[in-house]
Amino acid sequence: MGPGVEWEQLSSKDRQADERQELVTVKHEPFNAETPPAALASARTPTASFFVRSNYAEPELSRATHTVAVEGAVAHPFTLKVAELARGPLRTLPVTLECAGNGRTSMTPLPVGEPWQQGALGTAVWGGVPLAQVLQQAGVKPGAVELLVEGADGEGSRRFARALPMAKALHPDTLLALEMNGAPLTRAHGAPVRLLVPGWYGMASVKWVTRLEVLTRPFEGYYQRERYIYDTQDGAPAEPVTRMQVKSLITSPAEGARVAPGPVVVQGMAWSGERRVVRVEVAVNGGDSWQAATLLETPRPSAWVRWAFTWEGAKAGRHTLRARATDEAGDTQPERAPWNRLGYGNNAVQVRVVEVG
Ligand SMILES: Nc1nc2c(c(=O)[nH]1)N[C@H]1C(S)=C(S)[C@@H](COP(=O)(O)O)O[C@H]1N2
Ligand SMILES: [Mo]
Repeated sequence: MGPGVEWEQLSSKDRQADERQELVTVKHEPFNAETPPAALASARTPTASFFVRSNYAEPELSRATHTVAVEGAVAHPFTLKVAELARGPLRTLPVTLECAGNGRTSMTPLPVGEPWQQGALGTAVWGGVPLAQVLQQAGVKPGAVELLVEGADGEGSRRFARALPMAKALHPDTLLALEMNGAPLTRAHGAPVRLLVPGWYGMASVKWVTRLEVLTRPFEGYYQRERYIYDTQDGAPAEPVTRMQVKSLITSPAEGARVAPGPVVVQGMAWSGERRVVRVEVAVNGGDSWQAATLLETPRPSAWVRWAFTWEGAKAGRHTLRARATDEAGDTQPERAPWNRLGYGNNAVQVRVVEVG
């Protein structure tokens, strides 16, 4: 944005170009892009650097007039005015969002799908109204099993739509989000209203919400049954992709960085959907010698925790660093994630190559 030019004065096309500048583009149409590695080093990912994953062109909805239909197995179906929702107090939560396809390019054999490296990931502070509050107003009828959440985007008659088990829909942290990092949602991230499902891979957090329908039978839609499933092709029925698996990331030193000999501070992030991370370990060079890193803040469920490790006496030459997180349920990152046809949930330990000298 040039000096003296106000955001509000930009055309929507220029706004979009401006928003896209800070991202690593994966696909232009529809726009898909990664968080740049440097932005993953801050505790909260700036909105302009936060990855974007959209299956279709981004709809442009009016903040002032957009409504959400609340219907299905409810006593009082109604139409929710988003502008009214925005007037009430908002619940704010730091939540890590990771695309289920993040890290797909490191799977062997290479699965089909968007070629994500490790940047389909970010953590923002989200502000919204608990979905439970809206459902309470509608009065969920007995026999409800899932909540269908439909987006405004799609092609032909197919919308981006996903269903959430009723228990997760009613969780107090599941939000109809209106804000990201203290500002109204941007168009790329689902303005004016998106679902935010803490702890689950990103596909559950439906953007540009237009309709909520309480279902008495499980949803069979394309994005429920054909995508976002772990299809291991070993004859076992495919399992739905749900919570984010335990994972960690080294943010410093950066890939290919040259650092001075002596003590080197290694830093990164670790997260596990719906659970707290309890331990992060670092291994210098190959083998099985893992040393404890320090967690830099109190871990909370569904948001990453920063960690640090001092690598004493790093000697000149090329070295590798690995980080491995463990969560409160005892799950630890594997060296190699189970392969699946669509390449989801790759939480394998990553190798960072650094030059000392
Ligand atoms: N309506 C709609 N919602 C959507 C998607 C989409 O294509 N359409 N993509 C999902 C996927 S796969 C991910 S990973 C997250 C990404 O959210 P972000 O673009 O705000 O980072 O949005 C989810 N919500
Ligand atoms: Mo995703």
